[in-house]
Amino acid sequence: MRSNDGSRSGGEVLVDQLIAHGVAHVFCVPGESYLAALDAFYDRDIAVTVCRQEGGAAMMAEAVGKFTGRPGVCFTTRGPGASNASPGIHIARQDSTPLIMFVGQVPRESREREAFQEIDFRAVFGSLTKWATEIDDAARIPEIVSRAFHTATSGRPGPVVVALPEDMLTDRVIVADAPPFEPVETWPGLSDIARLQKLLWAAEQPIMLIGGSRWSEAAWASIARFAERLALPVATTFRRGHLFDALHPCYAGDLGIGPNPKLIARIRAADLVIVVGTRLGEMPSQGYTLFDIPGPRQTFVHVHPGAEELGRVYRPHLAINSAPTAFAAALEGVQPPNEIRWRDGTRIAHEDYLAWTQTPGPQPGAVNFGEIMLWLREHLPADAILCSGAGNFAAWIHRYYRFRRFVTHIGPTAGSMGYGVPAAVAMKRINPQRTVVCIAGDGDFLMNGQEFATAVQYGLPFVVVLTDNGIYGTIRMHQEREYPGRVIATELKNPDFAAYARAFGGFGITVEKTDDFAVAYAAAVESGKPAIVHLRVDPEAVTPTMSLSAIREKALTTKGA
Ligand SMILES: Cc1ncc(C[n+]2csc(CCOP(=O)(O)OP(=O)(O)O)c2C)c(N)n1
Ligand SMILES: [Mg+2]
Repeated sequence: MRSNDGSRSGGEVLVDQLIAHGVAHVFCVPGESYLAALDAFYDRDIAVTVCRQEGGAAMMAEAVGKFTGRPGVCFTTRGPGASNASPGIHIARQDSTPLIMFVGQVPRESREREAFQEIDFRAVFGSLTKWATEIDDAARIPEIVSRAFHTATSGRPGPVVVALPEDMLTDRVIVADAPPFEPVETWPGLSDIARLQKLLWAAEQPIMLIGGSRWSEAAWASIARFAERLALPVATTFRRGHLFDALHPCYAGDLGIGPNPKLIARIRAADLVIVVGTRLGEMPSQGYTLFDIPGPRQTFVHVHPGAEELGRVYRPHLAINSAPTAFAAALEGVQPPNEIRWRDGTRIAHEDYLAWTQTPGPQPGAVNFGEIMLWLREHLPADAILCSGAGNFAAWIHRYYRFRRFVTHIGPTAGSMGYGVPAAVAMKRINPQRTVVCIAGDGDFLMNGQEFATAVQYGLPFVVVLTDNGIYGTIRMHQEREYPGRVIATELKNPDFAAYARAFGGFGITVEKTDDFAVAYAAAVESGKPAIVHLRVDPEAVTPTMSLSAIREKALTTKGA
């Protein structure tokens, strides 16, 4: 609160900046190092979610950044808190998500003495963030926080870390609030769009690959309209399936892990590849094998909001420095050629996608996770939000779930385990009316399972569908491939996950047979509590197509052991 002289503490100025920039939620684990900022939240209108571990808090903020396109915000304390948060910062970096982490820091006078819990934030977070800084003077809070919002969202979005010396937060200053930030749009030039149209008119078999961040509901609709007008096949990159309606007649499938071989063949055969929004990292390039480096054989168009990503690995024929939001809007000006030569190919691409994802095959064991994914696809509302972390269980989401709406999948393209539960907490907290489902593995869940307590504390009824196969399945799969039969450090002795849910004050139920899932899921929803539906999955069912033993046998045969 302002005192009579109009002064505010650094903590108050800071929280008022968050309000000015439109922040509605922050996620934190408290620390004595930023008590003055915490106190400022006491009588201000921002929802504070207190978490159980900073990794959870940072992932919640990252999920908010993914969902809204505006910086998610978290608060952590000094060395132990900030370093616990690092996986969330790393995800924001790799996934190009706007995020701001404020960190309580030792008082200014103690800096550089390695005071209690002191770390050098610029050195530790320098390579993970777009900007790591410290506020020395409370009067400069409006300036620096405004820059943090602009930096996190502009160009290629990413994380920003701002350290807050404890004594700076209690200083009293008279200073004006910053005006609200506006994310800076990055537009394609008129000549870019003209050149793109020319390339399209000359093409025989074009394909568009979409991913990355800086999309919006409007861009989602524009890209679908553009694809429809030009009958252009569109594939989505790893964990960005929600960027295109899976039942749109132009949808060609998911270019992630374990993609449809027909999709790969189609991309290889294309004469024009238009990549929109995504970095050309390991996933979209299928381990840097899909296109020649540095000069792709196909005519190659790369559209990205970060200029430094254009030409980073692949030298595009046409590089367009634009955010997907602006690019999708500009596409309204592209005219189709007189004759669309690839129309039949697009129809076949979509048929191939439907066939590839239609029905799961049989699986070892009594619980067929493919059948359960099919049930979810048929019974969840189209706007349900699926949150997931990393592990082989996610292969069934990518293969069988059909995302129909914008931002209905919140998952780490960075492949970080433990993301699903915090993401689900954040999604349910900011979208209380939406159905939220977390899909987790047993290993994955326990990396941030403690945030189930946060879900109970805030009364956030989402369902965790937890696939318990008693192994770190992904690593075991690779282990059997590379070192068949030599099992080490991939087996897990698990708790009773249904009892875990109940012990936290949630609802828990164990499913032993596929057919029991529907009733168990209904009971979980009916409970009105955060819930875990614990699936006992046979470890043999490690991929949608190949069992663990088959992988081992194949390795033994090919290695001649
Ligand atoms: C934070 C983190 N640590 C380790 C890994 C390496 N890793 C990838 S998948 C995986 C196992 C996942 O196990 P689980 O969640 O049980 O899923 P499953 O593969 O069994 O379906 C591991 C250890 C990772 N991706 N992220
Ligand atoms: Mg597992």
